[in-house]
Amino acid sequence: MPAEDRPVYKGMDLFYCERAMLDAIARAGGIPFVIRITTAAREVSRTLKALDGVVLSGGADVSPLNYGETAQKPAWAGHPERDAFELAIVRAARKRRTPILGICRGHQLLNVAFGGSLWQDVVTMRDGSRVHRDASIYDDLSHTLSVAPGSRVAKLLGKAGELTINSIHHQGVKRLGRGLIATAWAADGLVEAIEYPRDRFTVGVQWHPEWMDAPEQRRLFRGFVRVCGGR
Ligand SMILES: [Mn+2]
Repeated sequence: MPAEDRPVYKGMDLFYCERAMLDAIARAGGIPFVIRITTAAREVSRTLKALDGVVLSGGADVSPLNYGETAQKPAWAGHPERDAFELAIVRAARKRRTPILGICRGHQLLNVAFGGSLWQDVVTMRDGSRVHRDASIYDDLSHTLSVAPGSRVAKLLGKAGELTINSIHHQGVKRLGRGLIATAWAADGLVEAIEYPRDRFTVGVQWHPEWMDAPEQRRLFRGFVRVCGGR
């Protein structure tokens, strides 16, 4: 979170993680750590050695520069330093077979890490898209999700077919990254989950399971933590 004029930590850069994310990992049996943003290869590799799994959390837009476009609005320019760090983490984690769970921005970042591209703003750029983010109701905005039977995401959720999830994003997957498969979609056809079948665990979800009480969303975190624990 870049330095800004706020009452506490005035003018200071913050590395932050929203509480529900950490709580969700802890409730699923994991021990969450927030890690420092760095692109120093040695630190990335030493950080990963200390971890059983990586969650790429939500936040700023992914910079369009990372998928060969320029930001069509200054507000969509994203956070290139964080992108560079997370792209390095994805490369190193996959090499080590460390499980990766991407959530919202993390899901989009994963797609970009595999060479895919994003809609810079789904509702204005993608024909026939519904609204996927409403600042006034935030995580109360929801839509249906259709989950591919037999997919990793279906196994994690313990459900395939139709369910309801929250929607708090304005970017979205455009061109799928190489080797990734889409395994869940909104009713307007937008990709809402991706996975890389040949990795031990590389999964992205466009929604925020950490802000949902539904049993299938808790299952998703338990499934991730279980794989991290080698089971
Ligand atoms: Mn959505």
